[in-house]
Amino acid sequence: MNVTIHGTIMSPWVRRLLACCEEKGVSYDIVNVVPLGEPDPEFLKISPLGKVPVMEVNGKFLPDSLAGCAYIESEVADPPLFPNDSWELGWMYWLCDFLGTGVFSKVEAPLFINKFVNPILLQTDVDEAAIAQAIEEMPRHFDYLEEQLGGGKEFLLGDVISLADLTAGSIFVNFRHAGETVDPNQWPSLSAYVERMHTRPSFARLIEREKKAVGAVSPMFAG
Ligand SMILES: N[C@@H](CCC(=O)N[C@@H](CS)C(=O)NCC(=O)O)C(=O)O
Repeated sequence: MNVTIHGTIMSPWVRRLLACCEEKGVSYDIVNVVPLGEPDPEFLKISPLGKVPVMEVNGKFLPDSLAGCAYIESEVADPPLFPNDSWELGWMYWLCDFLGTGVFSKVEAPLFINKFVNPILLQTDVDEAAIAQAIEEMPRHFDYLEEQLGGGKEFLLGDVISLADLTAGSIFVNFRHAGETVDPNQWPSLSAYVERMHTRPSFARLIEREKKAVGAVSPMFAG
C-alpha cells in the first residue's frame, strides 16, 4: 500500500498520519503544502477546510489525519493502533480529543507559533500574552496526562500503543520545536513517556527528517 500525504512535516496532524504509516510499514510520498496565508483554491478542492494533512489514495483524497489513520487501520491491521475493546476505543478517542482540543490548542500551538514560527521562521510579531496564557494552561493539561500515565504505564492505554500515543508523540515534537521540555521533576511519567515516544524508530525517523529540513533553526535542534 502506498499513499501520498499533502502537508508540511512540521504539522502535528501531518506527523500523526506519517507516524501511523511508519508504525504500520505503509510507504508514502509527501507533497509539501504549508497552510499559511490564503489557501490556494486548487488545494481547497481536496481540503475544503484548507487544512493539512490530506491523504491521497487511489486518486481519492481524505482531508483529515484521524480519517486517514482510520482508513489505514482498516487496510493494514498490524500492528493495531485502534483497540478492539469498546471502552478502550472510546477512551482512545477521548484522549485524542483532549490532546488536540486541550494540549495542542491551549498549550502547544500558541508556544509553537509564538516561540518558533513567528519569531524564527516568519520574523513577525510575537504575542507575549498568548505565550503567558499557554504557560498558565500547561500544568492542568500536563497533570492530566501525568495521571493517565500513572502506575508505570508504557502507553496511554496501558501496555499497547494506540493512536492516542501517536497523537501525543506528535504534538510534543511541536512543543520541543518551541524550545520547551516537559519538566521531569514536575511530570516524571510524562517526561519519560515523551522521551520513549520520540526514540521509537517511527518518531526517530520523522524527527531526523525534520532535522534535515530545518536544522538548528529549530530550538529543538539548536545547541
Ligand atoms: N483535524 C485536522 C486538523 C488539521 C489542522 O488543524 N491542520 C493545521 C496545521 S497544524 C492547518 O492546516 N491549519 C491551517 C488552517 O487552519 O487554515 C486533522 O487532524 O487533520
